[in-house]
Amino acid sequence: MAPTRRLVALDAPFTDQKPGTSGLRKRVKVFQQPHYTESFVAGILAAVPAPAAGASGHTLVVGGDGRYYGQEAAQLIIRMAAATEGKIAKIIVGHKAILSTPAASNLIRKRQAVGGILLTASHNPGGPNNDFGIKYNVSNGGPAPEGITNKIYDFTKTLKEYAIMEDLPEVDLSEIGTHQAGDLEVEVVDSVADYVELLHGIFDFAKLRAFFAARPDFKVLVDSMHGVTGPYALRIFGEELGLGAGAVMNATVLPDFGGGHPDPNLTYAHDLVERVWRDEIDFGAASDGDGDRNMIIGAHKTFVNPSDSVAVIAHWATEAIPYFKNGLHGVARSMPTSGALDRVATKHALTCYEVPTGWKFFGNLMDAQRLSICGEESFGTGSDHIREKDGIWAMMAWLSILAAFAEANPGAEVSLRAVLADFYAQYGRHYFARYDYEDVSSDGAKGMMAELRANLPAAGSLVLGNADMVVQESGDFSYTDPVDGSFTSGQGLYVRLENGSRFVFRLSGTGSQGATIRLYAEQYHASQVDLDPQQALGPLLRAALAVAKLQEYTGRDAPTVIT
Ligand code: VG1
Ligand code: CO
Repeated sequence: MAPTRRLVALDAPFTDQKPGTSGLRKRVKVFQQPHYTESFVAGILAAVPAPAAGASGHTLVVGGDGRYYGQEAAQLIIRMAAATEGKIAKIIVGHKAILSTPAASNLIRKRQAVGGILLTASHNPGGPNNDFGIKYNVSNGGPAPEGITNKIYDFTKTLKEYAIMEDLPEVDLSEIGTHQAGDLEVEVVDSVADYVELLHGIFDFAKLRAFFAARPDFKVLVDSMHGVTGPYALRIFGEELGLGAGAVMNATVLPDFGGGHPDPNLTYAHDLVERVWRDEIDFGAASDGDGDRNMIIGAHKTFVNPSDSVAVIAHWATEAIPYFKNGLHGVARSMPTSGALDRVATKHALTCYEVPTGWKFFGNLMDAQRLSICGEESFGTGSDHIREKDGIWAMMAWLSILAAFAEANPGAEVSLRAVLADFYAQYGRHYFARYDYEDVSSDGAKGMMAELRANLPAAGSLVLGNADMVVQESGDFSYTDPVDGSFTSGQGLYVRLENGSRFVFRLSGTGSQGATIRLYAEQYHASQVDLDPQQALGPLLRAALAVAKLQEYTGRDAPTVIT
């Protein structure tokens, strides 16, 4: 039968397809309901701008982190794109529908695609009983801004029918090369090649190889957590840097991430943490399901806090990373991320922007050449080489810093610990901690936030009568994009103290059920730089929890994850 374009009617539109911090994330079972995935894809395809008059149809990039349901979703997108009557003329898709989020961002930019559809729920667990997700990125390679995600949501709420090609044979996504799906061209590309080429334009691979050659005992271990970075890490660390396949663990991409929680933090990447700290591995790193997050750890129980990570990278960038040799435009961090980056910016006479949580807020600044390096406390670090955070980039940046540190300090110990000590000696230390209370009741979480919002301790008052905790400023964070003037409010409740400490409460926007409350705390010490972070922050965290009445509202007396 010849493929035919068919309009499929919905009994009723879906009213729950509002994208969160990073795309639409739901249980796989929700996406598997009849028409559910189709509805959201229809919303995305409607948000793709029509090609200019007389111009040919657009190219769209499609790929995901290999999680369960990704294959089906990719085939569905092909059938729906083929029914756009020429709006989409071509799809570039990763081999077996696999692309890391950074690799997809790169492909969108490199191939001048109109955007991309990323099949991932990032660090959320995968498999038939866990999460799937769909994210739309625009032509700059970055997550669609809120104006567009709101439009997609509005579209789905009133959707009556969608178009799809029927009887279109499945495209064999395991076959690299060009395929035809009706009028639609489908190019299956190597998932890794373009991304590796990108990194070659950023880092000095020869210098890193020489660094390792001079230190045969230097041990590296990268944990891909059965997420998408396995093939990327094997190629880059195993082959290109000559470290061998043994330098990568959990490198096979699995649809359920081996049953694990592919979130690179001290709790969920415990296997790596145990090996690195037990075997005194010099450099350990992990990435999340879709490859945009990173955690960096090392021997001597070293943990690089992500808030410090972006600051240290910014500090070393021009010296350690060829891509930045002519200087930085500016730097940026999400609001809850600590002020360590601000200190680096001040010293180097750079502007430091503070944006709401979520990578979508960095893109405009990068496009306007105001921003080179940015990060989030949630293990996200990146630069304007693409428009997503980038886990492998961050690992390469840290290895480059170690190489530059060795050059600058002949004879000194070359370790993550030494790099951090050197940094703290220059800038002081922003102790930082985050408590996550996962899967609490939505009503409890909302109630807690509402009461705290109404009763935020006012400037000049003392937190719980504590004389050390004089409030300097408090509020609900909002942001006006300096490039396009768009305004975003309700981005987190913060209380800043006169001594420079701060705590922040916000609700997660990436979960798929219940609510997750995040508490962020930070405290600056100019000279006491080797305290235990949890101890240093203990009084502040306890005060914050009491002010918010967290236990009263949620029944929880301990966080699920501590960072
Ligand atoms: C979390 C992080 C945020 C990050 C987002 C997406 O969002 O806090 O910093 O940008 O995840 O990361 P939330 O709303 O749950 O706090 V990923 O790796 O899921 O794309
Ligand atoms: Co991610």
